[in-house]
Amino acid sequence: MDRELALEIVRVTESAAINSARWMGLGKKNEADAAATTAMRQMLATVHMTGTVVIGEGEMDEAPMLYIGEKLGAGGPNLVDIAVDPLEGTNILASGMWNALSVIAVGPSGTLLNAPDMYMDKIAVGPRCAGKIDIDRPLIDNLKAVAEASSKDLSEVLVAILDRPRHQEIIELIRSAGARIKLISDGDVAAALNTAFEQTGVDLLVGIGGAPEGVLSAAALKCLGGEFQGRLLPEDTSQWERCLAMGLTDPTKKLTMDDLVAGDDVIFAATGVTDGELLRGVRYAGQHRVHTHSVVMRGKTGTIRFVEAIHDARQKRFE
Ligand code: VTB
Repeated sequence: MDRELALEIVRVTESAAINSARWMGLGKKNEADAAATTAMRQMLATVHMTGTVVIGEGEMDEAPMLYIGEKLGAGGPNLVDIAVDPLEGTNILASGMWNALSVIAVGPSGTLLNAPDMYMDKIAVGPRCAGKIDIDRPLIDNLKAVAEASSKDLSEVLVAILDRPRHQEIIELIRSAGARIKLISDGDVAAALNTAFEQTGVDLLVGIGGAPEGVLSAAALKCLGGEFQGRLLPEDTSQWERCLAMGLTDPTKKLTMDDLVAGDDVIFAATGVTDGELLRGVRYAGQHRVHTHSVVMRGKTGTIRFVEAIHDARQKRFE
């Protein structure tokens, strides 16, 4: 893939963030998501690639746009898979809380796992702890491994986990192990990203979230030299069959980073919609100026760029 693609795709998340941030706190998550999706789709049409959506806003019959299988891009020799979450954390934005992001990952055709929309058990860590964790091991062992690799006492380790009743047991486990917890209302892609940046304070992400978000998180951590492991959790026969149809002969096997994102030629971009530990949200500076804060990275070279941009809002309206 051309390296210029990285700079082209950050425009895509910037536009989606700008278009959806107008809905911050308005309690209308579907409208916010639609605004992000519309902008993302229009900008993707200008990117120099021949792309297919492998992770999107749903199947063709349930999503009007950015559906799985949708062909996107301005054409050209970059044949790519595209994974998108135009607004990761629709509820967060609707209530004006932390860590709503616009997210995209792009890899050469056939490299991104076409993860069905089901739950996935996840564990994610930053570069310090890469190679030290294993989703198959008891959680306490992973906590100890993270503490050791980070030269921290277990009581200093901070674990991010979605605040859901299904996590009650592991929350108790983490507490009794003596580690600290950051409960998040939504947005486990942001939490996975945070593990790779010390300034966020987050050491690891564990627990069950969406599988599509798992592939996006794996793409980010691949660029960052961190580690992500997952396990799909099909809940009924139709989900099980979806897995088989995707070519996963053993749907509940451990998914390594290479299973989720093959090779290292992957590009990931995220723009903050609301403020988070890593990225600031969209700011309206007055006089039609809009500020965005993004991160864009390439797995092949390991370059991580933070992009602060000032836009003219009149040029960034997507209907
Ligand atoms: C997570 C989180 C997302 O879905 O994947 C979560 O990262 C999992 O689903 O922001 P439940 O809400 O059913 O627990 C989101 O919250 C929304 O896509």
